[in-house]
Amino acid sequence: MNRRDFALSNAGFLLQAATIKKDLIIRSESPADFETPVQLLDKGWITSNEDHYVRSHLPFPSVQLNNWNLAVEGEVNRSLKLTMPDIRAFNEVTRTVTLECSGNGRAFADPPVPGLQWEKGAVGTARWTGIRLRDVLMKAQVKPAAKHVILNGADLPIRAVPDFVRSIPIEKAMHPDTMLAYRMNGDTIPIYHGFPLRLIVPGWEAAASTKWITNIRVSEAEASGFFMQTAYRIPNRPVAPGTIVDPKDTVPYTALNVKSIFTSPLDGATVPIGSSIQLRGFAWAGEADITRVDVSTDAGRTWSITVLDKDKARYTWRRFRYLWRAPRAGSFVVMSRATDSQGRTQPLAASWNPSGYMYNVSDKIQINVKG
Ligand SMILES: Nc1nc2c(c(=O)[nH]1)N[C@H]1C(S)=C(S)[C@@H](COP(=O)(O)O)O[C@H]1N2
Ligand SMILES: [Mo]
Repeated sequence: MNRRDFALSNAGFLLQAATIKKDLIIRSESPADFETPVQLLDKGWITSNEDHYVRSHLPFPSVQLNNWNLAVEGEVNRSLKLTMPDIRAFNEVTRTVTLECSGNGRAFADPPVPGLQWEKGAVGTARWTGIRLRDVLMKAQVKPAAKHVILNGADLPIRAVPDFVRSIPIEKAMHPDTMLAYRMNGDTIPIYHGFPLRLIVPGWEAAASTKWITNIRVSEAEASGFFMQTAYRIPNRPVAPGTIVDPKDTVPYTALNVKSIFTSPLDGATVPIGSSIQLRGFAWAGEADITRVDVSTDAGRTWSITVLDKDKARYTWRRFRYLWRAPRAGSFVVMSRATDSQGRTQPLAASWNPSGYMYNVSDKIQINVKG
């Protein structure tokens, strides 16, 4: 057996299940919800498999590759049952994609909202390898009535949590960049991230990217059920903080907002007076490109443009850097503000929503300069 076949075997699977994400912040032990501390994101443009955040609503499924398959059914002329060798026979593609959970930043909601209290690190960037969802749908011959593609993973509902079933519109499903991935950063996709196969919907909030995928149903209608009709929806107009919003007055959250975070220095850091400090972090904008990032070292009174690193790809974050000479003793409020190719700019104040989704207020850290 070569290394790759081993990794795809059940023994390889068991080894993977033992991978420990020891440096992440545990928001929930089971199901596994782990946040990446910003100092780990700071390590580079690509987030390693060990460092990438994890969001799961349900316990991991136990997948046996020898009887695993992917079913494609519904509004198609030819229903399919694909094995892993069938999947690998399609053209292979690799894309670098920034995934962000829609609840990233929920901890900053005021008034607070229920849900996992993610701060800044439910976001990461990885290189995903697999096949185009489009190629699979073409093989199944989608009928003209098809409007949505409903995706289900092998994770099963438990008493308190319904099955994780979601859908994406047919246009996004047929987009050449939407993929079914079996490798993450060159390795077999870890169980945490959807082994043996997951959807990657580039530019969209990451709940669209179904893990452990086993069933694709082409449909005239959106998925029914909690995770499509209640969760991951935002009010269709701005609401006052604390408002209870009826699901019928909401729309699904799809493409990510424009956003930036500092990854260095850390909030509350102390630096010597006169020293040169590199302020740096990442900015991303879903389906749009980052065009500039500005920083302020005086609580937003004045702004300076930062330098963006050359590393970039469609749907990925850009790293920004700015060299700051700590001018005098005192405590400084340092802020970042990203702008994108759709002309969107980060707000300076939050628009509250009941689930704490899409938080994208200008990031802010405090830096203490010691004389
Ligand atoms: N089958 C399944 N897919 C899923 C989920 C899940 O609970 N079950 N969680 C979603 C959510 S909310 C997010 S943010 C991403 C997280 O992907 P990651 O754990 O690889 O970072 O997976 C998505 N795909
Ligand atoms: Mo999420």
